[in-house]
Amino acid sequence: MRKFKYVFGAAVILAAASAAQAGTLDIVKERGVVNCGVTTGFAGFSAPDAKGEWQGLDVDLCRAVAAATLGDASKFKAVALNSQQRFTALQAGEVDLLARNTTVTQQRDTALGVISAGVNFYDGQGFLVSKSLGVKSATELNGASVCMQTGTSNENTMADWARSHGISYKPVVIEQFNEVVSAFAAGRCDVFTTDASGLASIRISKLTNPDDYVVLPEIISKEPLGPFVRQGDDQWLNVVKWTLQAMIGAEELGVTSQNVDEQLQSANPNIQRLLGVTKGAGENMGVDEKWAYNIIKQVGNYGESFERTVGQGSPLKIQRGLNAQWTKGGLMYGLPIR
Ligand SMILES: N[C@@H](CCC(=O)N[C@@H](CS)C(=O)NCC(=O)O)C(=O)O
Repeated sequence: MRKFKYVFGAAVILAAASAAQAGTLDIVKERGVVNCGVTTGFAGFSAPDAKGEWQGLDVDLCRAVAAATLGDASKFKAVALNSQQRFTALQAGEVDLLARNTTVTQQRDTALGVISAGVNFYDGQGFLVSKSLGVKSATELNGASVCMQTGTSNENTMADWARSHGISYKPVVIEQFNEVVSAFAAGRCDVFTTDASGLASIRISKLTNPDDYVVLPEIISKEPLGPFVRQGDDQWLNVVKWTLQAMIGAEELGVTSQNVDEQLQSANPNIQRLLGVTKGAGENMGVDEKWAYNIIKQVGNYGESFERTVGQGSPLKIQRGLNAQWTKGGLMYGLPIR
């Protein structure tokens, strides 16, 4: 009897533990909405448009996860988080994922209870200055005041770089994004340092006369940016990870939002698996077999998303560079869906 009690008790504890850890995928399906942590407004990556609808490369990832899990790219809620708030919000379950120019680092992956689900933009940290400063290279920045945002990897990277280059500087670190930008525009600091994509975005969308500013040639770090999820939920990690991989892989396979219906007839086994014509990938992940079809049809492949949001079809006009497909000299290499 006593033994039975123990076994029964253990079973109850296990059941309670697994209920307490109800998977994010089940929660999302029940809720009918993906809660996606984005920035407070950073043009090209995550910012509301004139109609108040969130747009951008990172927002496309939110939309893609909604398409994969709920069959409808519009079923996501953008939760605006500044740099400082983002990890706490993810840890606390306020969002299901972060899709918000977040650099993958060993420390973030191992010490914060969060984990990277891939890279959707390979970047590096750079410097933005007013042309009136007359500086052509970062090596001339000795004694400069440098604006940065609290809670970014940019703070430490700046400190490391300055120390190793024998440069002294005065940090001006501010928590709210718009306030750092205003401080820079008002001349309260000589330099703005963050990811080069951020600098391009700030220059075009936040400064009154973009031509009065220049991004210096030096890139001082690797900033692989991508989505993050909470640790301990491998099923959800897989959903987010493979959503991104499906977008990257679709570009390589030439499957676009325009031709995806014709591609359903493709004889290519990789396309058949991607689009759920050959079944299995969806079931393994706990989503509909049309998960990737829905992503591509409603959001597009990675290249379409890139060009529309930050590339040639956007005001930012960022070149593909490192973010080109591996077949075209870049680092985007879709993992095999098989
Ligand atoms: N990639 C860096 C920087 C990312 C970051 O948060 N950048 C700032 C400055 S561009 C930003 O996105 N701010 C927008 C906000 O706080 O809403 C990191 O992961 O720490």
